[in-house]
Amino acid sequence: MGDETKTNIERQRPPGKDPRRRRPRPQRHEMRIFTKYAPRKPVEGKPLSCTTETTLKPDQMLELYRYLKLTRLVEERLVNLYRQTKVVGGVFRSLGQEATAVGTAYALQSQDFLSPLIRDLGAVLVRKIRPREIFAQYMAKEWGPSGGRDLNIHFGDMARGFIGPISHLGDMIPVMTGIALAGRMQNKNLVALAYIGDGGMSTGAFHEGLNFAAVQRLPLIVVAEYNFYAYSTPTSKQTAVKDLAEKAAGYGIPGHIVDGNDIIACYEVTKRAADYARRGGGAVLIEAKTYRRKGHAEHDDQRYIAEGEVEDWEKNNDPVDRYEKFLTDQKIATREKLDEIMADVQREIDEDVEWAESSPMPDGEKAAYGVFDNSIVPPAFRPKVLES
Ligand SMILES: Cc1ncc(C[n+]2csc(CCOP(=O)(O)OP(=O)(O)O)c2C)c(N)n1
Ligand SMILES: [Mg+2]
Repeated sequence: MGDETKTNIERQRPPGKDPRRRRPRPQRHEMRIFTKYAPRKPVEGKPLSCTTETTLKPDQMLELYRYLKLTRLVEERLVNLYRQTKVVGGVFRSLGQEATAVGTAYALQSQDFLSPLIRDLGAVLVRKIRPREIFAQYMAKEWGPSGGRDLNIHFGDMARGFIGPISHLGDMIPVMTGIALAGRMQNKNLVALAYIGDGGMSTGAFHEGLNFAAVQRLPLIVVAEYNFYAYSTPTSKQTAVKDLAEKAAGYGIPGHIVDGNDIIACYEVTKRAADYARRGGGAVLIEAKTYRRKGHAEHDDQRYIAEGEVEDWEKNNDPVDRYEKFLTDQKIATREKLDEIMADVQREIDEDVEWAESSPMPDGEKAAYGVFDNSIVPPAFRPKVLES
């Protein structure tokens, strides 16, 4: 090739050093997506169960079952209260995807932190929030954790290791990166876990937060819930990748794909990610494949969903059914034992709803306190128009 046909860039290049001629580098991301616990194709006619490759002890498995059932039944009761117009605001369900929040949260240690989103009630219950606190919060009662100032899971509890969500999707990623950084600076050996939806992953904040965590090798675990929808937008219209875990390559961090409806798989993958992050490996992206069986919230009639889709997941891939099958098949528990756990959960829920209903609504003036730091900003009161 004569020199005159070369581009300016090629002319500047020393001879024999054409990077396009180098051997292709191994595609790092191809080696770094772990699929050991990814969903498997069901064997024809055989109902799905859970993976048997686990380090969990039988009593831990039963505790997991309790949390799973608790999550589903607390949400069912919330819908009940919503229909009785006792809930202030919306009810956002995790029906069909409860195993993801419960299984992943269960893999953390007590010094770790997580940040839940609207589908992650199960994770807060694992962090030992009582159902009564959830009911009071949804009904905006004074005895609720935010004293009626905010709704659903918009509250945090530093002592129990979770940070209240900011509504703006993606923004919890830099916040949790900050938690991981603070933990490192204070020698606390903690791991921070942030949940994000397939939709939330398209935000700038997601990118900035995860990029910073990856560069600093901070112990951040991002659990991306692939549940097929963001409001009514299907994931195929949200992102061009097939698997959300592919995005890990852009940050130079490992990615996992896990069956989000297999509670044991969710636990195992998160346990491995947490060990890796704690050892100094840095950030990890876990994609949980699951399905949102309800609309975005109770007001959403899901008219954009193909006929039979929800029913198919309900019949063939329900996380509670799968786990019950696992527990009985593996002789971890009899059906009677599971019924006993469920009755106990029901009793707790009944008691706790009663407690929450007996709470007063917050006093208007008191509710204005504690929104900002009142040593700097005085509480804002509504002008008493009618009295003047
Ligand atoms: C930055 C931003 N844009 C839009 C919204 C409004 N919004 C709240 S939830 C939601 C859908 C989220 O979908 P996804 O991230 O997939 O989570 P999922 O609801 O499926 O769990 C949207 C668009 C928001 N809260 N923040
Ligand atoms: Mg989604």
